[in-house]
Amino acid sequence: MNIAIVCYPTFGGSGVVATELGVALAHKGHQVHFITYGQPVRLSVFHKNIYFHQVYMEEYPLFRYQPYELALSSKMVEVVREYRIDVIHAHYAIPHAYAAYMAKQILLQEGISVAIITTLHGTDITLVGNHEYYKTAVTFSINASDAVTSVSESLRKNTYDLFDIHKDIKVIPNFIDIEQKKNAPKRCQRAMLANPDELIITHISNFRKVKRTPDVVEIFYQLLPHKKAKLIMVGDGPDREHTQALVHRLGLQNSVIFLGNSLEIDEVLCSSDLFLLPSESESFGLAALEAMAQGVPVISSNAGGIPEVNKQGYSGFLSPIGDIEAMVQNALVILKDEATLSRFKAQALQQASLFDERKIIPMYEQVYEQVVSRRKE
Ligand code: GMT
Repeated sequence: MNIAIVCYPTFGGSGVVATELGVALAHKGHQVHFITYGQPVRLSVFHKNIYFHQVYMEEYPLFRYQPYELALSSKMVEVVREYRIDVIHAHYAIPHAYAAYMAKQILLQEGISVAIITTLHGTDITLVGNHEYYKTAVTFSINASDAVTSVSESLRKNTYDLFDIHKDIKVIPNFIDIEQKKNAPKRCQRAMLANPDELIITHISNFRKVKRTPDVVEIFYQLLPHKKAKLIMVGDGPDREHTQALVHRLGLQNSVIFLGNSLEIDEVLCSSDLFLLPSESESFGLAALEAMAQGVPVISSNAGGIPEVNKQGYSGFLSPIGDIEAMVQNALVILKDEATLSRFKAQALQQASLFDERKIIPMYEQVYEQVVSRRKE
């Protein structure tokens, strides 16, 4: 099948999932065309069956805001025409699903039919999409898609609660290539990150408000009297500066390392003993799954779709949002002794294997086949 994937090329979860999906589909023999404004960060250059089409924009003084949707729709039309695309798969509703709908209408005028699948990722529904400025267009483009998927049950429910949707939304969870994680040569950087007698605790996010990065620092601060440890903070975003300021206020500057955005998260995770994700909103929590796939137990909030990923008392523990006390106590249960930690590490890996891409990718392929066969009827 010829599939166009429209996504954000950045470190955010939706772009990562879209990229990993495209790579997995290409390995299975599909032709995959990424359409976005930059090379997706997780897309390495050499891949059979993968093409990348950049959406270019030009500044024009009349525009206060550049019309990205127009350039994106035009690029989709061009790629569909040239490569006989069967399916446009839009990841993150705004503005991708809307731009895909416009491309579809333009192509219909030329007698070309293409199916649109929209995958909802989280903030496109719970935060940004729900804003009154966007809601009408987001509702329209979800309803106008040929198929809609969401990355968790929780997000599916939120979508029905917040928008007037009369389409069936199929839940297809995020995934991980467990075999690749198991078999890839381990390049753990433990000695670079901590002293031999220290545990390594990790957090990865885009440092937006919903991630509650100050909670991460507070949890670590309250753990320190009980356990020798280093905290590794991976990622970048608006809250990084004041989270760093909190680290200084608490006198933790020698115990907390801010790595910024990184492509080497597996190298950090494979040295880690615990992962912290105290988010106030999270449709799935891909970072937690990536940690579990490296055998790292997770201390998280119980927000949104996290309970569908992190299993209470097995792969880690969940607590109410902001309950730092409970998160510290739960962390101490996992870190109690070496035997307990090893058990939780093995269980985290076991839980992650439920999300192996070999189980999940066929679910997307099935949706593609359904919409394409419907189109031919
Ligand atoms: O977490 C973010 O803010 C980034 C965001 C995105 O769209 O890139 O992530 C969302 O999609 C991920 C992949 O499906 C999910 O794992 C994240 O839970 C979700 N984030 C939120 O719902 C806040």
